[in-house]
Amino acid sequence: MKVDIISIFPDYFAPLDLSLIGKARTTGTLNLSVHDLRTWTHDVHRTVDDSPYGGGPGMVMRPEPWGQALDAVGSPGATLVVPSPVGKPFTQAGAHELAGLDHLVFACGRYEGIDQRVIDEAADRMPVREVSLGDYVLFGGEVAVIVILEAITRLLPGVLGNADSLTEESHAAGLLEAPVYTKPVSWRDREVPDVLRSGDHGRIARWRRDQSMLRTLTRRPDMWADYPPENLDKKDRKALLEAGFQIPPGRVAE
Ligand code: JEK
Repeated sequence: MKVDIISIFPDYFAPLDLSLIGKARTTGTLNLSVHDLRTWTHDVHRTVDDSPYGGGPGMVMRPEPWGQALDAVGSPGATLVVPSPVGKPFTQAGAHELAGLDHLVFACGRYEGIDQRVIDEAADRMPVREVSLGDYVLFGGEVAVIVILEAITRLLPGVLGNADSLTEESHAAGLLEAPVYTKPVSWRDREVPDVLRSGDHGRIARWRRDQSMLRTLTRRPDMWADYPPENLDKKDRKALLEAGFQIPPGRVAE
């Protein structure tokens, strides 16, 4: 996959030399280039921003450098990804979609964002996705691009060592995962749950399923509300009742 990142802070992307993203780059799985937006300025001050039409606080990124930058790094098959506090939520499904594309261009805004005409004009020529990481406000798109790129890169063929880890993820989809433990069996007077050392794979699966349901119910009521009732069987219902949760009629398949 080819990836181009355009930013006024190219140094933000130094961590992309490290760890599994760095490895994906050296092996050729990920062909990543970072570009300084100021390359496409022509005044002595290398200006990229100006005051907003209509008034208001802060500055807005001027369209001309962005237009030239996108002309220079774009390709016929490229998709433009623009992190924005008003974008559509970036999800694991979105990561899978982007991971299937050949060329991604990331546009990192700063200040109050990029002149909207840049996004609108690009959308006449290529697919454009304005995405948000969540409902909080960052200084700019750089950190969001690192997050998005990390989510995508681990889905690229050959990046994850354990070929099973991705298939297991899709099975678990819809519920949070159970807690995990490793050695030592006792640490600071805290023990690994006996069931995980029992060797009884049926009991272990049951315990993990119960933990998943209880975690989801208490931490992510939004996910629990979306979980298909037909995916909950009689044993699931029993476990939830024993844990003290009232399940509204129809929430659980009989
Ligand atoms: C890209 C610039 C900073 C800060 C104006 C917006 C309501 C008014 C832009 N999940 C995410 N949060 N933030 C971003 C993100 C932030 C960015 C840019 C992404 C480019 N900024 C900025 C304030 C405002 N406010 C919120 C009040 C606009 C992001 C992602 N992805």
